[in-house]
Amino acid sequence: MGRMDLRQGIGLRRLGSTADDFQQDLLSSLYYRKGTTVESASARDAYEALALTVRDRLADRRARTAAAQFAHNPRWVYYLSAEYLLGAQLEQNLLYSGTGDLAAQALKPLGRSLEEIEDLDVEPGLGNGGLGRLAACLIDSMATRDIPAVGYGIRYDFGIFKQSLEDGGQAERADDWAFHGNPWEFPAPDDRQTVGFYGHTEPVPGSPVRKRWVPGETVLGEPSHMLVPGYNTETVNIVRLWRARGSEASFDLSRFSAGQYAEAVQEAVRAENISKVLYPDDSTELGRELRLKQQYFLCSCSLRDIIRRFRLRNENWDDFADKTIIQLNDTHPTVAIPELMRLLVDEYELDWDRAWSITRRTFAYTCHTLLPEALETWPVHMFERLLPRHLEIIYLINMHFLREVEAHFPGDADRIRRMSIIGENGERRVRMAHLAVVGTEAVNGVAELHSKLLRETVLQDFADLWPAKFQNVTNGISPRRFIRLANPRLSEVISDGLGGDGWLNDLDRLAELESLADDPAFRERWRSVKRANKVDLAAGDPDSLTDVMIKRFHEYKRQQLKLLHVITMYHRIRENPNGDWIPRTVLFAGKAAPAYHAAKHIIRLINAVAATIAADPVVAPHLRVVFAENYNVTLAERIIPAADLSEQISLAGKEASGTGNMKLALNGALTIGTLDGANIEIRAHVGEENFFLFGLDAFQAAEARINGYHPREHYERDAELRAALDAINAGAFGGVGREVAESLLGWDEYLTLADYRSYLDCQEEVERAWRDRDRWTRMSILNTARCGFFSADRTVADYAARIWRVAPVPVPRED
Ligand code: 7GP
Repeated sequence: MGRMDLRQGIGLRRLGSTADDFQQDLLSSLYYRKGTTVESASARDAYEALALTVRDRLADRRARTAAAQFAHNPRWVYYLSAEYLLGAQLEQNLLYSGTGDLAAQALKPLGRSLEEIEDLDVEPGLGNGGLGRLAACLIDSMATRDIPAVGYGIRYDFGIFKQSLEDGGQAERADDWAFHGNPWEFPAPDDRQTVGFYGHTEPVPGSPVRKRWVPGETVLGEPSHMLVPGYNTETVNIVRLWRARGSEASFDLSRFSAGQYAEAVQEAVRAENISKVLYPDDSTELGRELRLKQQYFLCSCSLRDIIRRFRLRNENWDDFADKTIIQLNDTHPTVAIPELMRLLVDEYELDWDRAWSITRRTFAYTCHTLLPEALETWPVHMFERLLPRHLEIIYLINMHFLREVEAHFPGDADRIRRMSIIGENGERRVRMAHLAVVGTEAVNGVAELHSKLLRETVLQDFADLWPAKFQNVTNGISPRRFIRLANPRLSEVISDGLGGDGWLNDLDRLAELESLADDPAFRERWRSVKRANKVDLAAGDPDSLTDVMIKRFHEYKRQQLKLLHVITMYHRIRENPNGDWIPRTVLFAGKAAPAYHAAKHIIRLINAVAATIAADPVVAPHLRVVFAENYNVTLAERIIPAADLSEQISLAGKEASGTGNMKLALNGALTIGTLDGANIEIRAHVGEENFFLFGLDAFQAAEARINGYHPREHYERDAELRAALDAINAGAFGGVGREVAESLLGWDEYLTLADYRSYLDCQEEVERAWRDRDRWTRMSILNTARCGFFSADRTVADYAARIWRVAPVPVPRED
């Protein structure tokens, strides 16, 4: 179908592109869709009318995209993720639709500024951290690269909790992000699905494999979608989010009439609880049944939708994998593998081997962690109760799989035990990572080191069996959001330097900045941008070294190491108040999982140290510690452009990749970091002379553990370290932080004390570089110039070529 047919066939008026057209459309949105007038419109009315007007422009492109993509009948990429941290939508969509200036103009008659309106745009916090933000960056880049794709996720009523500080500790509040509605989404109730849980299975007469599952409970999944525009291209893809609902029959009128109000709605409430809240936890297995329910809900709804879409254009199941690649964002959606088997075998009546061959070719799996406690497993008894048919299918998959292992490694019973999808040590559990490796065509880690460690440690047995299955795809970030939108000043300098903004779709072009690194006028501009960004952030003296550590709180990331450095600086300044100290602002931001007490103790100690320093007239002029509350995408976009120094100090071998490290380097912050995750690749790109390296490498860290690590030895040996820990224990910070000191001195799981001295020495190198303004600026420019590799556009191109094997389907421009 040609795109003109779409609209002309029904005589739809074209949306104009002049300021006048935009103005008219905004006013009609206000009048007809918000039901108000210019005179009585509230700021929120104006916001919603503007959002709808911008959305219309993208919806237009969406219609043409869908027509072009379906006509092409390509292999679609379906990205399955329990989390999306999309960030605020208005500013992005203004940029991607090229209507920013028109919008500012059009708001004037309403007496509103664009800035005021943008403040009403709430970010949907449907994720915890790196994994969720990566999902958002990848779908942005898929659209930008014209790849036919749909992101599937859950529309949680409550996103990641809102963090505030109470008495210096983290307090959590629910995030009712869509309280005022969400103008960016399109509900699609006709595409709803029915999802079963519990119940039992029955044999199907005449078939040894097929079963009939009789669920004990059913809920509805209702989708809505948000538009995912590509930048500087016509493509607009979608992210489709499922919300759970009770059926029409779930309201019990007779109970209600009898005054049993709570009982009358209890079934509906139970159903809706499935998409009620994002699990605010990205590191420990906290799940329990509701979490498994969420996972199955996402997978079941999405797979049926994928199959529906497949059948619109195709008939033969043998084409399914050629038209479908489903990327599993970590193990959370892994139950999609037995679910597809169930649909193919039980519902569509394919035989097992044919279904398995299709299934295996349909899925690919990305792993995002190395922490053993973050590898999901579910008790067999819970699976059996909630998803009885799926457990039977997993047993069958496992049986076939273990036969394959036995054929490769005859008599190696230990290997079979290690590799089995069912773990038998103690309570029997389903190992989701094993299922994900067995049921997919490709498995990838998210940075070179991570992929190597996956192959050599956690998944070594699987890599022995299927070496070709294992790949690396280094993460990347959206240059539109994290440079252009977050840092408009720097974007302008870059565009001036490169003669245009083509770099936003082709980040390797940043390399052309290298020649400007020695141009004094360019350096001066570069510095003044950073300074202006610091003034905007208003976290401290804009001339101080702005040292930022922004990420989830986790012991492996080692905010406690940064804190020991801060305490040592505090001691040094007190001892020598007239020293030539470099003023520093140390900025922390990040959330801790609500049940993660050790991480919360660290937050508390940071704030206690901050208060002690602020109250000390000798130290305060030189050193300031700030904790910025409620770190989210929006706040990241404010902090990153103002950073001078990026703290990437995890224990080597623990951070799978990191993506904040990329965002900061691209915005001209210099990195102080360990040889961990993508730090290694950042250092290789920017040059070792432009990166502050310290600490043990992954091999040495593993060795230290094996040889028996004694944190106390470091304490005894190092007077400054001893002073820092003693100060905590002596109550120098209001008596706060003894738990932190105790864990560091007791076992120090992440070798913080082992890296302390090397870290402090390295910070002195940082200060030497900072004293030489020109040297620092040059290093900063080179960091930006050499980080083009870390564009998510490159990441997506890698996935497309090596894992998905898909090609772009460009959408014709409107003439
Ligand atoms: C994170 C990793 O910790 C981080 O290193 C990586 O950059 C990011 O994923 C994107 O790949 N992992 C998570 O956020 C997470 O929830 C649990 O992992 C499996």
